[in-house]
Amino acid sequence: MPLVSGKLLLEKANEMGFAVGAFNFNNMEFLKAILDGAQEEEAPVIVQTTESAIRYAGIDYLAGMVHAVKDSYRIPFALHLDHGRKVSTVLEAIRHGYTSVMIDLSDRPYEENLNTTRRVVSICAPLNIAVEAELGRLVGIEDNVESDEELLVDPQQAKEFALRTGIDSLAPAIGTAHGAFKFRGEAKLDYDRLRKVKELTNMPLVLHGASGVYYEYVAEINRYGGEVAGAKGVPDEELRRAIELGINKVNTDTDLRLAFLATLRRLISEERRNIDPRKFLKPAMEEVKEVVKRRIRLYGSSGMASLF
Ligand code: PH4
Ligand code: ZN
Repeated sequence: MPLVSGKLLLEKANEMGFAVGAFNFNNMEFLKAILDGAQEEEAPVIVQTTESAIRYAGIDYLAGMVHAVKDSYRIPFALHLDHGRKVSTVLEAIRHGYTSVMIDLSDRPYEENLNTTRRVVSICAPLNIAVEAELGRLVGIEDNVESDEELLVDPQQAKEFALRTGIDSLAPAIGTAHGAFKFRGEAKLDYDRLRKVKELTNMPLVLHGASGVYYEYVAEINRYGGEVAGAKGVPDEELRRAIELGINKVNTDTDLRLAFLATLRRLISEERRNIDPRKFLKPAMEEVKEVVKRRIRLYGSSGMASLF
Protein backbone atom coordinates (compact mmCIF):
# COMPACT_ATOMS: atom_id res chain seq x y z
CA MET A 1 0.00 0.00 0.00
CA PRO A 2 1.31 3.51 -0.71
CA LEU A 3 2.16 5.59 2.37
CA VAL A 4 -0.77 7.66 3.58
CA SER A 5 -0.78 11.16 4.98
CA GLY A 6 -0.64 11.43 8.75
CA LYS A 7 -3.67 13.73 8.40
CA LEU A 8 -5.89 10.92 7.19
CA LEU A 9 -4.89 8.58 10.03
CA LEU A 10 -5.32 11.09 12.83
CA GLU A 11 -8.54 12.65 11.54
CA LYS A 12 -10.13 9.20 11.46
CA ALA A 13 -8.77 8.35 14.91
CA ASN A 14 -10.19 11.62 16.28
CA GLU A 15 -13.56 10.96 14.68
CA MET A 16 -13.75 7.37 15.96
CA GLY A 17 -12.12 7.89 19.38
CA PHE A 18 -9.05 5.66 19.20
CA ALA A 19 -5.30 6.26 19.01
CA VAL A 20 -2.83 5.36 16.28
CA GLY A 21 0.43 3.86 17.52
CA ALA A 22 3.52 5.85 16.54
CA PHE A 23 6.70 3.85 17.02
CA ASN A 24 10.31 4.99 16.60
CA PHE A 25 12.84 3.11 14.56
CA ASN A 26 16.57 3.50 13.88
CA ASN A 27 17.25 0.26 12.01
CA MET A 28 15.72 -2.56 10.00
CA GLU A 29 14.93 -4.73 13.01
CA PHE A 30 12.65 -2.17 14.66
CA LEU A 31 11.00 -1.11 11.40
CA LYS A 32 10.16 -4.71 10.50
CA ALA A 33 8.90 -5.49 14.01
CA ILE A 34 6.61 -2.43 13.93
CA LEU A 35 5.16 -3.07 10.49
CA ASP A 36 4.77 -6.84 11.00
CA GLY A 37 3.10 -6.24 14.38
CA ALA A 38 0.70 -3.65 12.97
CA GLN A 39 -0.16 -5.89 10.06
CA GLU A 40 -0.90 -8.82 12.36
CA GLU A 41 -3.24 -6.52 14.32
CA GLU A 42 -4.68 -5.09 11.09
CA ALA A 43 -4.01 -1.65 12.49
CA PRO A 44 -3.01 1.64 10.91
CA VAL A 45 0.37 2.72 12.23
CA ILE A 46 2.96 5.51 12.13
CA VAL A 47 6.67 4.75 11.84
CA GLN A 48 8.81 7.65 12.93
CA THR A 49 12.41 8.81 13.07
CA THR A 50 13.98 11.58 15.13
CA GLU A 51 16.88 13.78 14.11
CA SER A 52 19.15 11.55 16.20
CA ALA A 53 17.87 8.50 14.32
CA ILE A 54 18.78 10.32 11.12
CA ARG A 55 22.25 11.11 12.49
CA TYR A 56 22.64 7.44 13.47
CA ALA A 57 21.53 5.71 10.27
CA GLY A 58 21.20 8.42 7.62
CA ILE A 59 17.88 9.48 6.14
CA ASP A 60 18.58 7.63 2.88
CA TYR A 61 18.66 4.34 4.77
CA LEU A 62 15.69 5.08 7.01
CA ALA A 63 13.34 6.44 4.35
CA GLY A 64 14.78 4.06 1.74
CA MET A 65 13.83 1.01 3.82
CA VAL A 66 10.28 2.29 4.26
CA HIS A 67 9.80 2.99 0.55
CA ALA A 68 11.33 -0.37 -0.38
CA VAL A 69 8.89 -2.38 1.74
CA LYS A 70 5.70 -0.33 1.72
CA ASP A 71 4.02 -2.36 -1.01
CA SER A 72 4.56 -5.56 0.97
CA TYR A 73 2.04 -4.38 3.59
CA ARG A 74 -1.75 -4.12 3.38
CA ILE A 75 -2.14 -1.72 6.30
CA PRO A 76 -2.21 2.07 5.87
CA PHE A 77 0.81 3.71 7.45
CA ALA A 78 2.61 7.04 7.57
CA LEU A 79 6.28 7.96 7.78
CA HIS A 80 6.70 10.74 10.34
CA LEU A 81 9.54 13.03 11.41
CA ASP A 82 9.51 13.02 15.22
CA HIS A 83 10.81 16.13 17.06
CA GLY A 84 12.12 17.94 14.00
CA ARG A 85 13.87 20.95 15.49
CA LYS A 86 14.95 22.65 12.30
CA VAL A 87 13.03 23.68 9.19
CA SER A 88 15.92 22.26 7.16
CA THR A 89 15.24 18.79 8.63
CA VAL A 90 11.57 19.12 7.73
CA LEU A 91 12.55 19.97 4.15
CA GLU A 92 14.89 16.98 4.03
CA ALA A 93 12.09 14.75 5.30
CA ILE A 94 9.73 16.08 2.62
CA ARG A 95 12.33 15.36 -0.06
CA HIS A 96 12.53 11.79 1.27
CA GLY A 97 8.79 11.16 1.03
CA TYR A 98 7.75 11.59 4.68
CA THR A 99 3.99 12.00 4.94
CA SER A 100 3.93 13.68 8.34
CA VAL A 101 6.33 15.92 10.28
CA MET A 102 6.68 17.38 13.73
CA ILE A 103 8.21 20.79 14.14
CA ASP A 104 9.20 20.99 17.78
CA LEU A 105 10.15 24.41 19.06
CA SER A 106 8.48 23.87 22.42
CA ASP A 107 11.67 24.96 24.21
CA ARG A 108 11.76 28.27 22.30
CA PRO A 109 9.75 31.43 23.03
CA TYR A 110 6.05 31.06 22.18
CA GLU A 111 6.04 33.54 19.27
CA GLU A 112 9.04 31.85 17.66
CA ASN A 113 7.37 28.45 17.99
CA LEU A 114 4.20 29.88 16.47
CA ASN A 115 5.83 31.69 13.54
CA THR A 116 8.09 28.82 12.53
CA THR A 117 5.28 26.29 12.86
CA ARG A 118 3.04 28.47 10.67
CA ARG A 119 5.80 28.56 8.07
CA VAL A 120 6.12 24.76 8.14
CA VAL A 121 2.35 24.40 7.73
CA SER A 122 2.44 26.71 4.69
CA ILE A 123 5.00 24.37 3.10
CA CYS A 124 3.37 21.08 4.10
CA ALA A 125 -0.36 21.74 3.66
CA PRO A 126 -0.30 21.98 -0.17
CA LEU A 127 1.59 18.66 -0.22
CA ASN A 128 -0.96 16.94 2.08
CA ILE A 129 1.77 16.37 4.67
CA ALA A 130 0.54 16.49 8.27
CA VAL A 131 2.16 18.87 10.76
CA GLU A 132 2.41 18.21 14.49
CA ALA A 133 3.68 20.77 17.01
CA GLU A 134 4.21 20.78 20.78
CA LEU A 135 3.26 23.17 23.55
CA GLY A 136 4.64 22.98 27.07
CA ARG A 137 7.75 20.99 27.98
CA LEU A 138 8.29 17.30 28.68
CA VAL A 139 10.58 16.92 31.66
CA GLY A 140 11.34 13.79 33.61
CA ILE A 141 13.11 13.13 36.86
CA GLU A 142 16.41 12.96 34.99
CA ASP A 143 16.03 16.61 33.96
CA ASN A 144 16.32 17.74 37.58
CA VAL A 145 13.25 19.92 37.26
CA GLU A 146 10.17 19.34 39.37
CA SER A 147 7.26 18.79 36.97
CA ASP A 148 6.13 22.32 37.48
CA GLU A 149 2.74 23.64 36.31
CA GLU A 150 4.48 26.23 34.17
CA LEU A 151 5.97 23.50 32.05
CA LEU A 152 2.58 22.07 31.17
CA VAL A 153 0.43 23.23 28.25
CA ASP A 154 -1.86 26.24 28.72
CA PRO A 155 -5.23 25.19 27.17
CA GLN A 156 -6.19 28.70 26.02
CA GLN A 157 -2.79 29.12 24.41
CA ALA A 158 -3.25 25.74 22.72
CA LYS A 159 -6.48 26.97 21.14
CA GLU A 160 -4.86 30.16 19.88
CA PHE A 161 -1.80 28.29 18.62
CA ALA A 162 -3.91 25.77 16.70
CA LEU A 163 -5.99 28.51 15.06
CA ARG A 164 -3.05 30.72 14.16
CA THR A 165 -0.79 27.97 12.80
CA GLY A 166 -3.21 25.59 11.07
CA ILE A 167 -1.46 22.51 12.48
CA ASP A 168 -3.04 19.08 12.05
CA SER A 169 -2.22 17.75 15.52
CA LEU A 170 -0.92 19.05 18.80
CA ALA A 171 1.26 17.43 21.45
CA PRO A 172 0.25 19.03 24.76
CA ALA A 173 2.62 18.55 27.71
CA ILE A 174 0.44 17.01 30.45
CA GLY A 175 3.09 15.55 32.74
CA THR A 176 4.75 12.71 30.81
CA ALA A 177 8.46 12.55 29.97
CA HIS A 178 10.70 10.71 27.54
CA GLY A 179 12.77 7.71 28.62
CA ALA A 180 12.55 5.04 31.29
CA PHE A 181 12.43 7.33 34.36
CA LYS A 182 9.28 9.38 34.02
CA PHE A 183 7.95 9.83 37.53
CA ARG A 184 9.03 10.01 41.13
CA GLY A 185 6.39 7.91 42.89
CA GLU A 186 3.08 7.41 41.10
CA ALA A 187 2.45 8.36 37.47
CA LYS A 188 0.71 11.72 37.37
CA LEU A 189 -1.00 12.90 34.19
CA ASP A 190 -2.97 16.15 34.21
CA TYR A 191 -6.30 14.87 32.86
CA ASP A 192 -8.19 18.13 33.51
CA ARG A 193 -5.72 19.97 31.37
CA LEU A 194 -6.01 17.34 28.65
CA ARG A 195 -9.82 17.54 28.74
CA LYS A 196 -9.69 21.33 28.37
CA VAL A 197 -7.23 21.22 25.47
CA LYS A 198 -9.48 18.75 23.66
CA GLU A 199 -12.61 20.82 24.31
CA LEU A 200 -10.97 23.99 23.07
CA THR A 201 -9.20 22.59 20.01
CA ASN A 202 -11.22 19.50 19.09
CA MET A 203 -8.19 18.37 17.10
CA PRO A 204 -6.11 15.17 17.11
CA LEU A 205 -3.83 15.19 20.17
CA VAL A 206 -0.53 13.40 20.59
CA LEU A 207 1.00 11.90 23.73
CA HIS A 208 4.79 11.86 23.88
CA GLY A 209 6.70 10.02 26.56
CA ALA A 210 3.93 7.45 26.77
CA SER A 211 5.87 4.20 27.26
CA GLY A 212 4.64 1.82 29.94
CA VAL A 213 8.20 0.77 30.96
CA TYR A 214 6.95 -2.75 31.62
CA TYR A 215 8.31 -4.36 34.75
CA GLU A 216 9.15 -7.71 33.15
CA TYR A 217 11.65 -6.15 30.73
CA VAL A 218 13.21 -3.88 33.35
CA ALA A 219 13.65 -6.90 35.65
CA GLU A 220 15.21 -8.98 32.86
CA ILE A 221 17.63 -6.21 31.93
CA ASN A 222 18.68 -5.86 35.57
CA ARG A 223 18.96 -9.63 35.97
CA TYR A 224 21.42 -9.83 33.08
CA GLY A 225 23.77 -7.04 34.09
CA GLY A 226 21.86 -3.85 33.28
CA GLU A 227 21.26 -1.06 35.77
CA VAL A 228 17.85 0.45 35.23
CA ALA A 229 16.38 -0.04 38.69
CA GLY A 230 13.65 2.46 39.56
CA ALA A 231 12.47 2.88 35.98
CA LYS A 232 8.82 3.98 35.82
CA GLY A 233 6.38 4.57 32.96
CA VAL A 234 2.75 5.33 32.19
CA PRO A 235 0.58 2.41 33.39
CA ASP A 236 -1.76 0.92 30.77
CA GLU A 237 -4.92 2.07 32.58
CA GLU A 238 -3.65 5.67 32.69
CA LEU A 239 -2.95 5.58 28.98
CA ARG A 240 -6.41 4.17 28.28
CA ARG A 241 -7.92 7.09 30.17
CA ALA A 242 -5.83 9.60 28.22
CA ILE A 243 -7.09 8.05 24.98
CA GLU A 244 -10.69 8.28 26.20
CA LEU A 245 -10.08 11.98 26.84
CA GLY A 246 -8.84 12.63 23.32
CA ILE A 247 -5.30 11.37 22.66
CA ASN A 248 -5.18 10.09 19.05
CA LYS A 249 -1.47 9.38 18.54
CA VAL A 250 0.69 7.65 21.14
CA ASN A 251 4.47 7.75 20.84
CA THR A 252 6.42 4.71 22.00
CA ASP A 253 10.15 4.24 21.79
CA THR A 254 11.43 3.26 25.25
CA ASP A 255 9.20 0.15 25.50
CA LEU A 256 10.63 -1.17 22.23
CA ARG A 257 14.18 -0.47 23.38
CA LEU A 258 13.59 -2.28 26.69
CA ALA A 259 12.07 -5.36 25.01
CA PHE A 260 14.94 -5.52 22.51
CA LEU A 261 17.67 -5.06 25.11
CA ALA A 262 16.17 -7.45 27.64
CA THR A 263 16.16 -10.19 24.99
CA LEU A 264 19.66 -9.37 23.75
CA ARG A 265 21.15 -9.28 27.25
CA ARG A 266 19.60 -12.62 28.16
CA LEU A 267 20.62 -14.38 24.94
CA ILE A 268 24.15 -13.01 24.86
CA SER A 269 24.58 -14.19 28.42
CA GLU A 270 22.99 -17.62 27.87
CA GLU A 271 24.31 -18.52 24.42
CA ARG A 272 27.99 -17.98 24.93
CA ARG A 273 29.17 -20.08 21.99
CA ASN A 274 26.99 -18.34 19.42
CA ILE A 275 28.75 -15.90 17.11
CA ASP A 276 25.92 -15.41 14.61
CA PRO A 277 24.28 -12.04 15.46
CA ARG A 278 21.07 -13.08 13.70
CA LYS A 279 20.44 -15.65 16.43
CA PHE A 280 20.32 -12.78 18.91
CA LEU A 281 18.61 -10.21 16.72
CA LYS A 282 15.73 -12.31 15.46
CA PRO A 283 14.28 -13.15 18.91
CA ALA A 284 14.86 -9.54 19.98
CA MET A 285 12.94 -8.36 16.92
CA GLU A 286 10.10 -10.81 17.76
CA GLU A 287 9.90 -9.40 21.28
CA VAL A 288 9.65 -5.86 19.90
CA LYS A 289 6.82 -7.04 17.67
CA GLU A 290 4.96 -8.44 20.69
CA VAL A 291 5.21 -5.07 22.45
CA VAL A 292 3.96 -3.28 19.32
CA LYS A 293 0.92 -5.60 19.22
CA ARG A 294 0.24 -5.19 22.93
CA ARG A 295 0.35 -1.40 22.59
CA ILE A 296 -1.86 -1.36 19.49
CA ARG A 297 -4.51 -3.41 21.31
CA LEU A 298 -4.33 -0.99 24.23
CA TYR A 299 -4.94 1.98 21.92
CA GLY A 300 -8.10 0.44 20.41
CA SER A 301 -6.63 0.50 16.91
CA SER A 302 -6.65 -3.25 16.20
CA GLY A 303 -8.78 -3.98 13.15
CA MET A 304 -9.03 -0.29 12.24
CA ALA A 305 -7.02 -0.69 9.02
CA SER A 306 -10.31 -1.58 7.31
CA LEU A 307 -11.56 2.00 7.84
CA PHE A 308 -9.11 3.32 5.26
N1 PH4 B 1 9.52 10.09 21.37
C1 PH4 B 1 10.74 9.36 21.03
C2 PH4 B 1 11.98 10.24 21.18
C3 PH4 B 1 13.27 9.49 20.90
O1 PH4 B 1 16.49 11.29 20.13
P1 PH4 B 1 15.79 9.97 20.32
O2 PH4 B 1 15.66 9.20 19.04
O3 PH4 B 1 16.38 9.14 21.43
O4 PH4 B 1 14.33 10.39 20.81
O5 PH4 B 1 9.21 11.18 20.69
C4 PH4 B 1 8.67 9.72 22.41
O6 PH4 B 1 7.74 10.46 22.75
C5 PH4 B 1 8.91 8.39 23.07
O7 PH4 B 1 8.45 8.33 24.40
P2 PH4 B 1 8.97 7.12 25.35
O8 PH4 B 1 10.37 7.42 25.75
O9 PH4 B 1 8.03 7.16 26.54
O10 PH4 B 1 8.83 5.87 24.58
ZN1 ZN C 1 8.57 12.66 21.97
